[in-house]
Amino acid sequence: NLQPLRRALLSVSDKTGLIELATALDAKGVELLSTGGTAKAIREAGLPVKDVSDITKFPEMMDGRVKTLHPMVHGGLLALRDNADHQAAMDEHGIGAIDLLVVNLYPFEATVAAGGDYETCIENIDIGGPAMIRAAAKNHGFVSVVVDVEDYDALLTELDANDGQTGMAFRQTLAQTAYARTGAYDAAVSTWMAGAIKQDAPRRKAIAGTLAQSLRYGENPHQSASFYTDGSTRPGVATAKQHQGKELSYNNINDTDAAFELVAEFDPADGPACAIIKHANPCGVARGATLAEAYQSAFDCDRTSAFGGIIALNQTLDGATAKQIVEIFTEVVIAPEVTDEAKEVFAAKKNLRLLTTGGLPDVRSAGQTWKQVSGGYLIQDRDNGFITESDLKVVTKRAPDAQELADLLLAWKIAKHVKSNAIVYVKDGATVGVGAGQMSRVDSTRIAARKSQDMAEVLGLAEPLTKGSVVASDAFFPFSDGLLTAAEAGATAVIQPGGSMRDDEVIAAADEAGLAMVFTGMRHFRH
Ligand code: 93A
Repeated sequence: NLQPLRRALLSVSDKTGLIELATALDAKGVELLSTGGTAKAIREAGLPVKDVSDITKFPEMMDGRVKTLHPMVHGGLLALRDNADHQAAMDEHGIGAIDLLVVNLYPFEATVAAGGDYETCIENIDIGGPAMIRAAAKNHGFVSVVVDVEDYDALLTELDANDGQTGMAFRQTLAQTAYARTGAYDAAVSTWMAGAIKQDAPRRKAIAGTLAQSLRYGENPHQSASFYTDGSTRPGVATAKQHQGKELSYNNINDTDAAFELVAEFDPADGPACAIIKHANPCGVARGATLAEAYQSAFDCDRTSAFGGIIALNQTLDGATAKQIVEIFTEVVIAPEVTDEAKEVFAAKKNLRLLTTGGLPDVRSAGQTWKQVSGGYLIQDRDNGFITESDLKVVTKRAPDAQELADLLLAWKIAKHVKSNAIVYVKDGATVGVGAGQMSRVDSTRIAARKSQDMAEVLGLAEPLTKGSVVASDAFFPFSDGLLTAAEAGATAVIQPGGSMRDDEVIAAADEAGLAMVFTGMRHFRH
């Protein structure tokens, strides 16, 4: 399945390495065809080259929008060399076979990144290039297609190793790379358009983006991984500036995202807040009069789990908070801004990764999330569901008092960011127990209470911190057992969606235990 290389079409926007490649191909006796600017560069280097317009008998027209879109080009790329009908068509119309296509596309992504205006971006959408790339890649049984300057050397090596011919495996790899390029290119156009026409997110998420980082490994060392960005300007882990520390790992990126999206629930105008994340779940979230106080309260929820955690702050990281943070090992700290004093404190901890984002994302903005399943993708709107006090329905005899109400709303915000089944106990503006990811709600309720008891021992307190707390449940209590477990742990008020077949039973149990309970009418599953 070795294929000869007699004729090549070169059409490149990025002319890096072009002359070296053209020189090498010419030396191997390959005939060169080319488009306007590329042909000019080759000719100026003193190499023989034929203009595509001489073959199509059409000039490049409409500002270059139409230059290679012609049967003389596409026939030469697509014809099956071993098919008599195809050969007859070539003979009849005088179409010459093109064995190698070298294209790199109009720099659409770079134009967007440079802040090009609407018209400029549109003009940089390459049409003829991707058409040729897809044609050549389809016909990889005979044709080689190179879309990346980085592959020029590999092509020449392949030709040298095979007496000027190319092997099937090589052409297949090139074709696969080619389709990845055209796919990513169209995805970039779609993502840019979504922003340009003020659509919150692409209506259909393009499963592609720009490679931002090849990661050392994935979730585990035996898994390779990479990080792609989608062009969004949302403040967060993908757009953050890293000031110090090692490269972010796969798990760091995942956890930092969870941490920052959670802390963004807290408007800085309402005061400082801190979230500490482990394995994508919060192990402590708190408000405070100062940022340092918020950090301390978040830390006190579960000091054991906070070790090696990811910390997100909703305000400028100051020196006092930084000093407290460096007392234990922390993987990543992310905040909108950082003071010079805090930077100095962190400088002594070389491994601590410090990121700033310049702001907080709007948690209420629309967007989409996607998740892979075997054989496909699940795409859904981002959970930007939001409730205020007026949405709450008091269902018990007793209504929550002002402090309970404030804590209930806080617990609810946090529960949205905890993996289901989620149970969150809050007291005085801080979590005091988090139950995450259990298969039964009653287990999450128990585990959170149990952890709070452990923390009371660590802190030398007589009673668990859940005493006098409030509790949030991300979905309804299907039975009264979970609710009663929370009451036993000392919770005095409950927030939950409601909507269970047994709501009456659960409400009766709450009344009997003297609890105040409110229904949100909205669920926050997170799996
Ligand atoms: O405007 S296009 O979409 N129309 C075409 O027919 C066409 N053919 C090649 N752009 C087209 N190209 C692109 O021109 C190539 O993908 C390449 O990026 C660029 C090379 O142009 P030049 O050789 O004039 O520098």
